Amino acid sequence: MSASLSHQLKRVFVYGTLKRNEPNHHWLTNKENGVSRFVAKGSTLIKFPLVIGTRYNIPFLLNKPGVGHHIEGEIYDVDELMFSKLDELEEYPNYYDREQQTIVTEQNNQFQCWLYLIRKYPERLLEKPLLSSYHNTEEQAYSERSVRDPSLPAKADLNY
Ligand code: PCA
Repeated sequence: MSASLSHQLKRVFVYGTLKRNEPNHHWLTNKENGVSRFVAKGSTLIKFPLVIGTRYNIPFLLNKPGVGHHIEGEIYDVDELMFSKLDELEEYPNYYDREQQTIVTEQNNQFQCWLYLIRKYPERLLEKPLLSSYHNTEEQAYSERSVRDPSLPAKADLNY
């Protein structure tokens, strides 16, 4: 990759449905969405609460650093187009917000990566089981937006 291209890449950490073998991974591999390149597996340097919320089983990383676990996920380099597509999927900034956090790889390298998180949430979400790693399962199946209740704004789901 040329230097001029690589400096435009954004480094993103995914911990939820965007991971390999999870329901939204196809967003990262769809060439029409732009370019993504797997970098490494890693986990957050800081602990965060990761819960599964709403009746649609959506993974939420809540903005309460220090609470919960070091969250496991995958690092990708993405181009500007892919980054904008991920923002679209996560409905940034209306649903998920994003910020840069330090991610530690299994080889003990540290990278600054963008991750999506929920900044405003009902406190009772913190009473749910705090996960270190997300996996979609049949018992708790994730629902894509297309099958969700269209009469409610996405953010309203945080209250269910
Ligand atoms: N997608 C993003 C944030 C939560 C989700 O399901 C991710 O996988 O990191």
